[in-house]
Amino acid sequence: MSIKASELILNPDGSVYHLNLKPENVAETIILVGDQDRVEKVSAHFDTIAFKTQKREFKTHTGTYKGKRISVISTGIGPDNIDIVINELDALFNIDLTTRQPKTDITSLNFIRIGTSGSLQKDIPVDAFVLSTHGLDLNGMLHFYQIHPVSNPEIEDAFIKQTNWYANKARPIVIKNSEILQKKLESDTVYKGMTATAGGFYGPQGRVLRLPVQDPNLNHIMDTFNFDGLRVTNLEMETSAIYGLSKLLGHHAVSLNAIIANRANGTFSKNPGDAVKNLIVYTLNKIVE
Ligand code: R1P
Repeated sequence: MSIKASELILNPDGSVYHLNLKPENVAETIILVGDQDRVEKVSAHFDTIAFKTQKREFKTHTGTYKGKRISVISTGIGPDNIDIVINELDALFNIDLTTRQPKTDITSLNFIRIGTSGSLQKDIPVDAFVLSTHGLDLNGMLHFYQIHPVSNPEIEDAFIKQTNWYANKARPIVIKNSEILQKKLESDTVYKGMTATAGGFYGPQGRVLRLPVQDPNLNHIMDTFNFDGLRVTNLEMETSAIYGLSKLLGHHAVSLNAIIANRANGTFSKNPGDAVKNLIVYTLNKIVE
């Protein structure tokens, strides 16, 4: 059955609606960054840039790094944008855009997030890097999909029990990264743990400005969670959504974050730009190692 024009929207030139991309514009290894200005900071290291486009917050540069074809794409902020980015990128490879039929041979993509994040643990300092072994979805976007085959109920139940996660919120979902990509991207200098993904920056991450939050202890109940040594290392807004959709669609994903704030001791990096720059160089070199 072909997918209707209202469901998979294409621009007049045949590119996918939000990303403005055609299949030939994108590499199978894709670096995802939140900030659109971070795209140049990654592609500045490329040997050559063969393709550039932008629509709204979704900016793409495709080129080569040490001979390997790589795309870098900005997602903007939040899990809602990840829904758009992962689905449209998957469509470019795994749906025939002319016949509008899903393909039978699936191309498996590699998604590597280079993000920024706040640490929840005192011992993970600002300017450190965290590789997410798991995404802890606290925002609910993934509940619109049949997520059960890729979720981890044992860890989720332990989280609900240990944290008294309140019942008027969506059930947390835990998704594992791609072990293959973890092996490629990890090193002794990179912290590992579960990354919590919130659907907002202030209340949903326990920040109080003028509005009281439902649970002032939100971050503290997360930083004390422990499942066989697995703890919640950091909090940001994209990782669990990337992990969930990638796993459901048959792609590989790993998320790396530069820690620019430590929420446990209230500190902020003196030079977040350098932390991100160092993570970019680290990641690019690991990809081609
Ligand atoms: C919030 O300031 C944004 O920064 C973090 C959060 O996940 C959120 O997207 O990541 P990026 O720097 O990759 O956007």
